[in-house]
Amino acid sequence: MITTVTLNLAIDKTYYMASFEKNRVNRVNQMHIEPGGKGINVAKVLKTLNIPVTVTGFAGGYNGAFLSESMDLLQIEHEFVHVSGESRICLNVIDKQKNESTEILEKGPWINHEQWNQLKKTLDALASKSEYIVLSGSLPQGLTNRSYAELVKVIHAQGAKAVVDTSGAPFKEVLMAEPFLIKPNQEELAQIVGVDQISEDEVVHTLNKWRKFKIPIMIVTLGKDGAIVSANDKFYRVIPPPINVVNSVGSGDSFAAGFIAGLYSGNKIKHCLCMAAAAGAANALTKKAGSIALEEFERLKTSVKVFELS
Ligand code: TA6
Repeated sequence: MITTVTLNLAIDKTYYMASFEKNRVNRVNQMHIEPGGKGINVAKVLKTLNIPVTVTGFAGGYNGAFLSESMDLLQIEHEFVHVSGESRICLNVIDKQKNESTEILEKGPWINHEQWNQLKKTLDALASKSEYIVLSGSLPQGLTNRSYAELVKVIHAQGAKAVVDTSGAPFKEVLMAEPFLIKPNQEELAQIVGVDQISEDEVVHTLNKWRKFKIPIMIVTLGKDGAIVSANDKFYRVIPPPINVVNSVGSGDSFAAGFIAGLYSGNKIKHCLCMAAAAGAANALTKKAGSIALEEFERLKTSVKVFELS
C-alpha cells in the first residue's frame, strides 16, 4: 500500500472567470470544488491508477468534515487526526482572457503538541503497512521546519520509503534526513539555492552536489518542460508531449503519483518517468486539480520522451 500525508489539507476552489481585475467587482462564470492539498491530489491520481492508497493529515472543522466525506465518496481510505481549527481553502482564479492563474492559499489550522504526537503515532502504524509514504505540501501553523524530517525518521524506522515534496526551510531539513525521494520544482529549487531563477544546467549541477546526501532519487519538475531526474547515479531528462493546458494546478502532484505508481508496480525508472509525465500532462487537461482521465494518461504515456544525460 501507499500512504500520502497532507499535513495542511485543503479544499481547492477554482474560479473560472472571463476576466479578473484587481480593485473591481469580479463575477465567477464557473466554479469547481475539490478535496485538495498536495498529498490528497497524489492519492486521487493513485486511486485512478488502481494503486491501493490511504491518506492521513490534520482535518479541522467543517472543511475537515467535507474532506473526510470526499474521501469516502472517492473510496479512498483515510485516517485523519481531527483538530479544532478549520482546514484551509486554497483558491485558484483562472482569468480566461489573459490566460492567467492566480492562487490564494490560506495558512491552515494551528497544530498543538498532542495533535502532532497523535499524527506521528498514526503514521508509525501506517508506515508498518506501507511500501511508500508520500509527504507533500506546506506545514500548518504550530509545526516547525524539522517536522517533515521527524516524519522521515518515523517512516525509516518502519522500513518504508519516504517521498518528500515540500519547499523552503522544511525542505532543507529534509535533505539532511535523506529520504528515498525528493521532488522540488524548478522555482522551489531556485529558492533553496538562493537565486531568482535556475537554468537546467544549474539544476543538474545542484543535484550533482547533493549526491553527498544519500537520496536515491531526486526529481526537479520544470512545469510544461518536463523534469530533470537523478536516479541511482544516472541523470535523465523527461520531455512531456505538448498539450493545450486547461488547468495545471496539481500537475506536480500527479507527476509524483505517476512515478510512485510506476515504482510500486515494479517498472524500470524510464517507464516510471513516462508514467509520471503522462499523469502530470493528463492532469493539466482537466478542469479539476489533481485529477486525470485514464484514457488520456494511457494515450500521453506513449509520447513522453526520456533520455539519459551524459
Ligand atoms: O499542487 C497544487 C496544490 O496541491 C493545490 O491543490 C493547493 O491545495 C496547493 O497546492 C497547496 O500547496 P501547499 O504547498 O500550500 O501545501
